[in-house]
Amino acid sequence: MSDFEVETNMEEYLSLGRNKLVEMYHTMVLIRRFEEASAKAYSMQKISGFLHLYIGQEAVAVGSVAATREDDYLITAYRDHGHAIAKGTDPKLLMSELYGKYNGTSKGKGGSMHFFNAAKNMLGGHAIVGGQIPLGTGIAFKIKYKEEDRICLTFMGDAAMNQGSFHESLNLAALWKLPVVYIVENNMYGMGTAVDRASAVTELYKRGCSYGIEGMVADGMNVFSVYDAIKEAAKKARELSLPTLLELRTYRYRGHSMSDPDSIYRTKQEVEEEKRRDPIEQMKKFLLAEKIATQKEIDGVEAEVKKAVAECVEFAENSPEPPLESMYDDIYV
Ligand SMILES: Cc1ncc(C[n+]2csc(CCOP(=O)(O)OP(=O)(O)O)c2C)c(N)n1
Ligand SMILES: [Mg+2]
Repeated sequence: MSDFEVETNMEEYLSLGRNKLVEMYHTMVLIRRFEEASAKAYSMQKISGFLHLYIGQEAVAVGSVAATREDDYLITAYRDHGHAIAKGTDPKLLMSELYGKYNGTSKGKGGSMHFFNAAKNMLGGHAIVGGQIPLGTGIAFKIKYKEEDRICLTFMGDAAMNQGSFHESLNLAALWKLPVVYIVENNMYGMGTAVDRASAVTELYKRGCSYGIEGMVADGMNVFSVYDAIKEAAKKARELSLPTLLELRTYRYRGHSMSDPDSIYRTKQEVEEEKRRDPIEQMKKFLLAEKIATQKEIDGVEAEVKKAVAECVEFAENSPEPPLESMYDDIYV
């Protein structure tokens, strides 16, 4: 799967227009460089708490957001940097959040695992595995109850499907016909446990069948495969108010979190092999082959992103710490 070939819907991708296609590429590069910078800051102890990197999975968030509307909701787990950026959150405010600064998206109290941007309909960032699945289902219930023309993209990891909350949610979503798309980012591992050691059925998209929920599977390393699959599932959610279980096969290049050495449960060769499907490289090839962008423009994106990320770091470094008086603000007890 190292060579990128778009077999379907070429006309539709091209009809997205040059600006949109370059913007999608730009966002994937931004997510990756943002995370590389955050890993560096983490190793310098500028960022504390947990940090789960999305590197390798960028096509999932970018393709999903490109195929839906701005007012559609999105909710995900703790590996949330890509989703927040794809939903249009200012990366400076996100870097500040990682640094625990007062101008961060959650005033520095949420950190990496709790990126939120309600104004852009990005409703987290949730640290409890599977915790966001009933919440996403509830959002879809609210959409239906209020007769809104929107849907909810509910993301989860492969391991989250083994939580009871997954099954309770899918049952109700099917029973009540809710406008939700459940998206499993199958990156092949839950921490250090491979999917085939944790799930009796490894074709994860099939696991909705006991609730009568249609399953779909697509290549999560290819932004256009993601785009196509989400488009179809979103249409079904919006027009028929029916849920879908969509498995996107992807891969994380880094360890589970910054504290995971990842040498015990997988080999270096496996990681290198997966990198040959790199989502950014695939889209770059497409843009060049279709003459949508020149090499100079591609280099320009890289330079622009490099500058923007350096500005994020500088912004976060120079931002104020939360004042001591704010310690008990926004506490839910
Ligand atoms: C309820 C609960 N149990 C256990 C954990 C510890 N934990 C954090 S991440 C994780 C693995 C989740 O893997 P997956 O859902 O595949 O997502 P990925 O990290 O691969 O994106 C576990 C077990 C947790 N955060 N919450
Ligand atoms: Mg996983």
